[in-house]
Order: sequence, then C-alpha cells, then structure tokens
Amino acid sequence: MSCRVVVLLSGRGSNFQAIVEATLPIEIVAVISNRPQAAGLAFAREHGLTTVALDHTLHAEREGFDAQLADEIERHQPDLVVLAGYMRILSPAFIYRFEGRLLNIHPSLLPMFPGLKTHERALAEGVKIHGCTVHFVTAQLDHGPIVIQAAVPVRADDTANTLATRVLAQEHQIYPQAIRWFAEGRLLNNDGCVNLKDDLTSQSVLSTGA
Ligand code: NHR
Ligand code: GAR
Repeated sequence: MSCRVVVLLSGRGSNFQAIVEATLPIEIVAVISNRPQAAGLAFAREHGLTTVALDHTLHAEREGFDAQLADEIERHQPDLVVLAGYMRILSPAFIYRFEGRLLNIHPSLLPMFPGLKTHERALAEGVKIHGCTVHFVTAQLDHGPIVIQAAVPVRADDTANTLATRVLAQEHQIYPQAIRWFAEGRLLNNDGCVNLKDDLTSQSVLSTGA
C-alpha cells in the first residue's frame, strides 16, 4: 500500500512540483492551501489532484483556523503531511494531531536562522555556507528532528535572490529524497534524532553550487 500524502502550501509550489516530478512511492491525496490564489494549487489542479483552499484571513483566531485545517487533513487519512512552502505557524494543538508524520523544508542550515527572511540574515551575518533542511515539525518552530540537509556556498556577489535560487535547487533534491525515505519506512527516531535505516551514504548533500 503506498504512502498517502497531504501537501500544505501557501505560494509558488516549486517544492511541491519537484515532489510530483520525482515519481515517489506515494499517493498525493490532497493539496491544501491557506491562500486560494496560490500557484501551487493551480499546478495541482492541472495534474488532476484533489485541491482544497482554506482562506486563513476568514478566521480571527489561529487556533480556529488550525482546527478546521486539521479536520480537513484528517478526512484524507494521510500517512504523511508535507509542508511545502506553507507560511503559517501551526498551533500546538495542530502539531499534536500529526506529530511524527509532519515534515517541513526550511531554507537554512538549522538550527541556524529559524523563522523568516533566512537568506537576508545569512548574508548579513557573512556566513560562507548556507543551505536547507528537511525536519519533522514539532511545536517549537523550526526545531524538530533533522532528516536531511544540503549545503551551498555563499558567494561574495550574492543577493538574497541569487542565494535563494541556489538553495532552492537543493531543496528540490532533498525534499523528494526525505519523502522517499519516510515512505520506505527508513526514518528511525533515535532519542529525538533521525537515523536512516541501512544508511550506506550520508544524510547530507554538498553542492559546489553552480
Ligand atoms: N509550525 C510549527 N509549530 N513548527 C514548525 O517548525 C513550523 C510550523 C509552521 C510552518 C514552516 C516555517 C519555516 O520553515 C513551518 C514550520 C511561517 C512562519 C511565520 O512566521 C515561520 C516559519 C515557517 C513558516 N509565519 C507568519 C505567521 O504569523 C506569517 C507569514 C506570512 O503569512 O507570510 O504564521 O520557516
Ligand atoms: C522555499 O524556499 C521553502 O523552503 C520556503 O519557502 C519557499 C517556498 O517555495 N519555506 C519557508 O520559508 C517556510 N517558512 P515553493 O513554494 O516554490 O516551494
């Protein structure tokens, strides 16, 4: 039986697109967005996938929106929920309903630069290596167990945009890989750290970053 996946996104959806194009052993049972106009929803519709738009601006309270979102997700009985550029912080009650089957991709080498505007902050700090992280989501923002990371060089002439583009290319590599491992049942919880069953290589990717 293949792994049932619900995707949450808020925008462009290029990570979602990379997941679709990777032909993984999964079934994407729904794509849900808090923004009805998200380009990622249009791509999902074009691919004949089930889409749901839940407009968070219609809710005064985060908890109320998250409860509706969780109910909608559960209707699709997912084995895994994937945040693919989902831009709303999820309240603790939501996390507890899906903990252990909730993945996120974050555009930094966590635990460096949690939160937003990661590329701007990396440039401001003058770091020479930046990257991206797939992690399990916990109630503590951007602090859940790390599954895989990719590193890219920072160049002297980088802007936030050129750096983001280089990182994004790696996001499109590591997110499908992490989801494949999850679907294959290879991600093992080792005291809050993720071990990879029968690991022959490494859970990191180094990019020379063209
Ligand atoms: N929720 C929890 N509880 N834990 C995490 O690790 C989460 C999460 C929800 C989303 C993705 C995330 C990221 O990778 C993510 C991880 C949005 C914000 C944010 O501040 C921060 C982190 C992430 C996503 N959002 C604003 C908010 O008030 C809204 C910003 C906007 O709409 O543009 O929710 O970095
Ligand atoms: C990606 O870079 C993702 O890592 C980041 O937003 C972008 C979404 O792009 N996520 C966050 O910053 C979460 N706070 P996409 O819609 O093209 O996948």
